[in-house]
This record gives sequence, structure tokens and C-alpha cells, in this order.
Amino acid sequence: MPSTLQEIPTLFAKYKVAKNILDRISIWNGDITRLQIDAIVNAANSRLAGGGGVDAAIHRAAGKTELQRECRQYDGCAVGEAVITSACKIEHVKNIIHTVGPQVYSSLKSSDREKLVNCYRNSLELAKENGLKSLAFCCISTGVYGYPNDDAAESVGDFLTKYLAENENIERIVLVTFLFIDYELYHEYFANFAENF
Ligand code: AR6
Repeated sequence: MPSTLQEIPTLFAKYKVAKNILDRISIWNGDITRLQIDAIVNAANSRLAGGGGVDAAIHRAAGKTELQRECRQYDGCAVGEAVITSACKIEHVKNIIHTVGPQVYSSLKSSDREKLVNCYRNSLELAKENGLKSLAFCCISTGVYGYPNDDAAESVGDFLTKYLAENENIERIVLVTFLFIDYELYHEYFANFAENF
């Protein structure tokens, strides 16, 4: 239905809010260690001991020995929490934020969703405390930890769009996908967001 002239200022204000959010989010398919950005967010394990997947790629790029030494300053990291280290040998990144996502064994529980969102929230809060303005997130928990890709894209999208609307300190978030399914899911989410905002 066409809008009336009286509705235009309201629609324009809404459009500006949506544009401000979408201008600060991008989706990129590739290796997270290749990005030039303030911080990359690692999907770690609670011992911060290094592992497979993106954790292995980040440890390899940063230098295993150096990054392990930095991780040992912490007594591990609980699920949903986040800790920060330098980026060691990755020169185009200032810091690595390590967060631990929930492991989903059979059916997804609402507490898993809460923990996943906490990974993003606590990483962003840590970025704020450290004056970091741009962050790249891998698709936390959706690999070995078995979190369903579609629910992750929706929950993360819902959280980040709200967070960016309320936090101007973050200038850029890159959602790094590695599998095409995650790229498609995010793409669908943000296309919907733009259409229905
Ligand atoms: N760049 C970006 N994303 C990547 C890369 C990369 N180089 N490599 C893999 N991914 P996962 P989780 C994607 O399994 O599910 C580790 O052993 C991958 O395709 O790395 O949180 C830790 O030590 C997927 O989309 O993390 C933990 O024990 C996403 O990264 C456990 O795995 C996350 O997959 C954590 O499991």
C-alpha cells in the first residue's frame, strides 16, 4: 500500500536507522586470518588449548607457541565468556578475542542460544574496553560444536542489529563465513531485515 505524505518523515527516520546498522555489517566468505581489522574472534575451547577448525587456523597464523603463551595467562574461558590476547604474528590485526561457544549435542535448548549470543556480546564488550572499533566474527559453534547453522544466523543477526543500533563505538563487524550455507543464511537474514525494518 502506498504511504501517505504524512508518513514520509517516520519512514525516512526508520530508513536512516536501518541504513546506519547495515552500513556497519558485512558478510565475507574466506579465511578470517587474512582480514585487516582491529580484532578477529576465535571459536576456542574452554581450556584455550588450541584445537581444530578456525582455532587451528588462527593459532597457525599467529604462531602456536606465542599464542599459547598468551592464552596461559588466563585460567581458561567459560562458555559464553571471552578473553583477549595480542595477535602475535598476525601483523594486520591488533588483537585476537577468544570466546567459547556452546556445544549442542542433540536438540537445541534456549540456554544454548543464550550462550551463543553471550559470546558475541562479551566479545563486543571486550572490544569496547580495549578501544577496538572493528571486529571479524567466525561462525562460532556451528562447526565441531554442532550448533544449527540456521538458528545461529538468525540469533546472531537479531542480536547484532540491536547491539549496533545501541552502540555507536563499533564501526564495523565482518561476519566471516567459511561454508557457503552460512553465507547464504546471513544474506537471507539481512535482506529480510532491510525489507521489514
Ligand atoms: N576462517 C573462518 N572460518 C573458519 C575457518 C577459517 N580459517 N576455518 C573454519 N572456519 P569450528 P566451533 C569455520 O569447528 O564449532 C576447535 O577445535 C567453520 O567452517 O572451528 O565453535 C576449538 O578448539 C565453522 O563455520 O568451531 C573447539 O574445541 C566455524 O568456523 C571447537 O573447535 C566454526 O567452526 C569449537 O567448535
